[in-house]
Amino acid sequence: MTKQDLLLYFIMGSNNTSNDTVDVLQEAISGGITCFQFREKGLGALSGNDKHTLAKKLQDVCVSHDVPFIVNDDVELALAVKADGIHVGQDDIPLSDLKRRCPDNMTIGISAKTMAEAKEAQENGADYLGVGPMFSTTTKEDAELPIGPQSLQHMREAGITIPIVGIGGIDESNAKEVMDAGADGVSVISAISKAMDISQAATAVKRRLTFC
Ligand code: TPS
Repeated sequence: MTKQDLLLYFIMGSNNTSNDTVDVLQEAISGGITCFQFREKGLGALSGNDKHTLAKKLQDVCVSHDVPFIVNDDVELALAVKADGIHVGQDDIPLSDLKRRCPDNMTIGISAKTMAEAKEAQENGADYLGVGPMFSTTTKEDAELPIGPQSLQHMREAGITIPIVGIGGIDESNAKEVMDAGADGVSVISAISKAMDISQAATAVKRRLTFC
């Protein structure tokens, strides 16, 4: 994976859409997403074999379009399917354990909300940060108050040089603000997964990123 792959980073699990997840992913790819995270969490989330089977299906779609496939939180699953990356939160498995367990070529991302979290993650060798919530979001059950693009800008000013994606409440109306603050990309769930026209929604966000 490269930094460029983080430009339009789509995240989805089966409860983020009322449509077929494979169809949604295919449409999002046709709309121009550059990276995908499988995040099977919350109400009605699949587990065990069902989760593994869905992960494989979505990974197949990613592989056939050369889009990196990242697994949220579940290290066993990420290793079992040989995902391109794993993304963890602050309360999930510690970064040092992850680095020990995952092959060198597996990208490791971590969520960071505060400056201290960002600095620690950079020092401990995270490959990228997911910084947010930028704006208010109802997608994440335990999401906290938004920190705004200026927090991301402060991280840059304080010497955080690893790749950053902004996340939380991002859509075509505010994506540019996040890029202007110093992000390498934006990460989006509902603005794409819940859109009437998935492909068009992805393209609309992407336009705001590439014509900054
Ligand atoms: C790359 N996270 C923070 S806010 C949010 C999530 C899932 C909800 C966004 O939904 N960074 C990365 N991956 C993650 N899973 C997180 C952070 C955690 P919406 O776009 O609908 O507001």
